[in-house]
Amino acid sequence: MMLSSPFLWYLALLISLYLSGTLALQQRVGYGYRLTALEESTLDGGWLVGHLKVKQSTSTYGLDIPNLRLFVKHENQKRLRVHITDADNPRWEVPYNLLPRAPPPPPTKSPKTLSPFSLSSYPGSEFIFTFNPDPFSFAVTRKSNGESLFNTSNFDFVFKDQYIKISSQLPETASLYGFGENTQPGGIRLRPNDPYTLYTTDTSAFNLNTDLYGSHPVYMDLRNSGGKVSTHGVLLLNSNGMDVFYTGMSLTYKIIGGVLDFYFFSGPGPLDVVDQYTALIGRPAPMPYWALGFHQCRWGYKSLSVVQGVVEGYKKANIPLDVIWNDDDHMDASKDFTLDPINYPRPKLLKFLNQIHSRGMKYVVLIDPGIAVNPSYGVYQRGIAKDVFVKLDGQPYLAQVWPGPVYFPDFLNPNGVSWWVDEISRFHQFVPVDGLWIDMNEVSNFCTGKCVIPTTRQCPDRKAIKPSVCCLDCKNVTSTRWDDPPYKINAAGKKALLGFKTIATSATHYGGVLEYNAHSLYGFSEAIATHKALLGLNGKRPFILSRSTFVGSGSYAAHWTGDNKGTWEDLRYSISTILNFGLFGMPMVGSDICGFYPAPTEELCNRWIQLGAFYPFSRDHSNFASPRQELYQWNSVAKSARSALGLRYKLLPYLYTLLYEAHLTGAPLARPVFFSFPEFTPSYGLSTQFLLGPGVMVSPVLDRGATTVKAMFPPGTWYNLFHMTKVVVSKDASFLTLDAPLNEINVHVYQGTVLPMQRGGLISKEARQTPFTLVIAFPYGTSGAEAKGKVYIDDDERPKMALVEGEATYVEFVANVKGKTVTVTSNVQMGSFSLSKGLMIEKMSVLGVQGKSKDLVITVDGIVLDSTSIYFSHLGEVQEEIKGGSMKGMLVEVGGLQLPLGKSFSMSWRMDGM
Ligand code: MIG
Repeated sequence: MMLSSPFLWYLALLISLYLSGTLALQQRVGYGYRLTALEESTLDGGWLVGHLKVKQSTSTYGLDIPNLRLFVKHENQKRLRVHITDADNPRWEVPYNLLPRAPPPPPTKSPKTLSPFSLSSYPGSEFIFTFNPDPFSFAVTRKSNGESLFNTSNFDFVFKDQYIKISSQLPETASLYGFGENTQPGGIRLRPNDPYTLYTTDTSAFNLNTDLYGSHPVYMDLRNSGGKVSTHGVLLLNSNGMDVFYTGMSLTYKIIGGVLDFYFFSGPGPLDVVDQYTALIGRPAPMPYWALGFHQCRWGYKSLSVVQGVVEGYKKANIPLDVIWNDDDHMDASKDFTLDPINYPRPKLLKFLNQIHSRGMKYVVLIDPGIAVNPSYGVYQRGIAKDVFVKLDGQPYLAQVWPGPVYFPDFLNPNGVSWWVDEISRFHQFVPVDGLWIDMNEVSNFCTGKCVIPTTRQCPDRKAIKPSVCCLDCKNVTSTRWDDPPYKINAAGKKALLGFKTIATSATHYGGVLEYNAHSLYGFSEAIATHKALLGLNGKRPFILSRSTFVGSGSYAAHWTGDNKGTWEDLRYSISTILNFGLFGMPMVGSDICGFYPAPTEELCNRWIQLGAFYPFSRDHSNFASPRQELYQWNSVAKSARSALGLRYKLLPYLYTLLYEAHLTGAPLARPVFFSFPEFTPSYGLSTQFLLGPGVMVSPVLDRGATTVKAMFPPGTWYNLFHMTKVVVSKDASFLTLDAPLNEINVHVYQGTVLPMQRGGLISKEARQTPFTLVIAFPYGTSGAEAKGKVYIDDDERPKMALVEGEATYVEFVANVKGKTVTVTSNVQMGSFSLSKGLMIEKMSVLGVQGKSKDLVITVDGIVLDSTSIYFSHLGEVQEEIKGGSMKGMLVEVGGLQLPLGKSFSMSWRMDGM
């Protein structure tokens, strides 16, 4: 068409500009990349570097980065890394000093061209890496079955400074788990089309399907093709905000910065994946033994005498309690590291701590990151002198939290860390706390934007009805592309700016690092600094509880799931979040038992302590606005607490051994059922029951008014740990209805397990000195089976959890039934520690065999023992839980034993009539 006049020509130009503008929005944001060069190396196990050129740039969400550098390395036989960054300019990555790992080679500007490509595999690796050159895409395949695990072809691949998009195809049969922190009403298995946004935020846990306190961009993918099961894991190591979209057929990441740094973990079992994952990000932290005890906390213990009353209350009610906590109530005007001189006078507090410490109890207090801006406050003065605070426009960034105006320490700053270490050491001299609770570290701010202290009114207003309302004078900071990025992730439900109620994202950390990039690392870096501080105090094993977490936090801290509600739904949701944190390498996790607020009903609190007694981290916590909810406040709750916590305290050696295994291999304490039974497909979404370790099943009541529970058991025999003569023999996936009267929770041990238990007690320090019982679970009515178990004990005052002679003991137990003969043997490593503690095995409870016992032979360290004091008791018939069954069996107890735990023993007897 000819344009006849300048006017029309001009009009056409306008129209075409308009169209191209709108089309660009509707059309593709990017056109992908082309591979232009490759370099391969056989050095260092072999790696590959590729050079990518953008095919066509667009301006939506900013310009495309023209040249990318691809780096692929089989880091070991189980782990493949695929790293993509700007080839010309360095980009933000999770700092290598925070999360130590191998750096990729620096970007090179003059690529060599090599062809053809040959390196795709690695000797012994399960992964094959392949790619398409134009448009560039890559795929990761499992060698043994040819299954495609990750494949980015057929999707846009976009790489802009503030918008990176990459997707992978998924088979419909894949079950995915992970991507948190997120409360998932649908349970542990990711649900197609639920949103997953990762950006640390002070958003209460009762908010569903939204970004919460932590960021863990990692998932586990479980595939079952025709009964052959394999699992792999995928981490995208990136600290920037991101949206993850899961459709069931694909997974798409939209990330607003950083680099693509994928790590693939080949499994093939779920436990292998967490092992490989925590080998990279750091093993779960050792925890002191007492951390496995029961904890009582509340926001609103207004004075020391109230706290004393709580400790007394537990004692009187005969409910176990190891740790008493203070929220911020002990502080002077909410200032960290201080004491309220009136309600928590130091001399009285020290006397109280002396008393509880002498009984073996512990004390933990809260600290917040915000340091009160107050020239007469030493912590502040020293922080200013050392210049440790996060900055905006060259000034410390002003925020508001409980003390009023505050500055936030920069834990990426080495001076910030050394100042923090010093403050904690000063505080510890002042108050000998046993652990620290680091709250509000997302980081939480009552205000948004750039603020100043008002001159015309009081801030904080101590009489304000809502002290958490911002009292500073603030302006939104929207002037930079960090505060107002072109692509908006769904952070906090897109309520506002990325810097909404946190640090403005254009603020800076040490070395000019933008808050935009480091935001989600705040709690992680605070945990590292706090851990360093506690380690330096007196050489004891640190205990830290952190609300905000990132990849790697599990090496330093425990976690609780944050502010939940006292509702039946929240009781149920707690299971999924706790199981997720196991996948995240943070197995020491629990939820506020009985709910943070509002008031739980007596029945709910009753059911909650039954479940909470089996959380890895077991703590009752509540908000001042709801009534007191210590477990002794209601008789029925106290009764359930004595029973459920009673069992927990008997199981402490088992739980502590699990903690040791977690520290060695990442294996979570609380595990989804499919972890032990990956072939059992009905368990893939099971989120109302879970396992503690390999073979203890917890089946809580989660419904109001219920006195039975519907529970599913993988095939085999499961014995009720409260009533060992009650058994479930499961054949398939059908739900069984088990009795669950008000004061009972169902906890079962699986066949094949040797469970180390002790007598229990009210404080773990006492419980751990009592004699052991081995619970030996064979398949019901068997005449040929094996059961195994182990126990680890150590001096938990030492920082390391290791197997060192004189400091720890590790014993493996193997039990067998062969025909009529039962044998139990132990294999001891480093026995001297438990011998020095005088620990004994007094009893064995053998489940699943029947008959009259005779011909007992018992040897200790090869020497035959006089067994006259040993007796057998044949306890009642096993009650059949399955309709239509008529099996009979017995619980055989071998009592009167005195086997030193630190010595190898062997024991055998015959069962007549078996
Ligand atoms: O703005 O310290 O999630 O457990 O009791 C609330 C008071 C700050 C939030 C924590 C909660 C704690 C509360 N904190």
